[in-house]
Amino acid sequence: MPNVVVVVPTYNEIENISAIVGRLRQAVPRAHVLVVDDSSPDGTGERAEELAAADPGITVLHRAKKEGLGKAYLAGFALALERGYDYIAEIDADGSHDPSDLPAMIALAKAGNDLVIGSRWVPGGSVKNWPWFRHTISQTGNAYARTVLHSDIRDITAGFRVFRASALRELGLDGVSSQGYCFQVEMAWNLERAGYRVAEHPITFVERSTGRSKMHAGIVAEALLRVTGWGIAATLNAARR
Ligand SMILES: Nc1nc2c(ncn2[C@@H]2O[C@H](COP(=O)(O)OP(=O)(O)OP(=O)(O)O)[C@@H](O)[C@H]2O)c(=O)[nH]1
Ligand SMILES: [Mg+2]
Repeated sequence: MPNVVVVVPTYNEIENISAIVGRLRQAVPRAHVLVVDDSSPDGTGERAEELAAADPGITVLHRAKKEGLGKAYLAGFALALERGYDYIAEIDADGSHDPSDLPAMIALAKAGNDLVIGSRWVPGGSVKNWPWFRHTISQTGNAYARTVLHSDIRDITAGFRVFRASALRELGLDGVSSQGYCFQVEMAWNLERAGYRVAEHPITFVERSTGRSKMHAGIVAEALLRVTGWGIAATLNAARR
């Protein structure tokens, strides 16, 4: 039984699913792949099933409807924990994250880090092919979250990660409520403030070249509102103590 599983959330990624799964199987052959598809109308789930039929290292979790990235990951994590993996990784299906970074990230987790983030905003990290406004949203959002949440994490919204499964199990997933990309902030901050070890590994993020982004204003608004709320709650709690 390999001790690493890579969870790949998908919604309408028919042009990308075969490539990302193939690259993962090559880069980390001992790791299992768990695709979590929200009944993509473009047939991504069926394509993933075909890949799984030909390779016992791949499984597909089908969810009835699209409920956002957070819900998809929580369902994937629950299954991964049930199956007893020691390390649970996250990666986007659209090719923005390079699976060949995973061995170094897994090594950092094995060295004692509870969460390893593939980071665009630490020295050595970068982004390719982003328009200026995406840079601005990501960098401003990260700076805001870092300030409001008193976090040391440079890329707290990143979706390329390796978690130590025991940390997720201890922390519990029941209270996690974010739907969109704010899920990434919530998970990282929960671990960081509970005293778990978080490390960042520099990566080059490449904007997707095929398929459509699921990013929209509602996702940014959710993150802004929630991060602000968490920050205020944490400040009030600290003042009461
Ligand atoms: N299962 C599931 N996957 C989702 C959902 N929303 C996004 N995803 C997947 O999450 C990953 C990241 O989504 P993207 O649309 O690439 O979002 P992004 O990387 O922030 O935005 P871009 O940089 O514009 O691509 C991709 O693999 C998506 O298919 C969802 O509601 N359900
Ligand atoms: Mg993307």
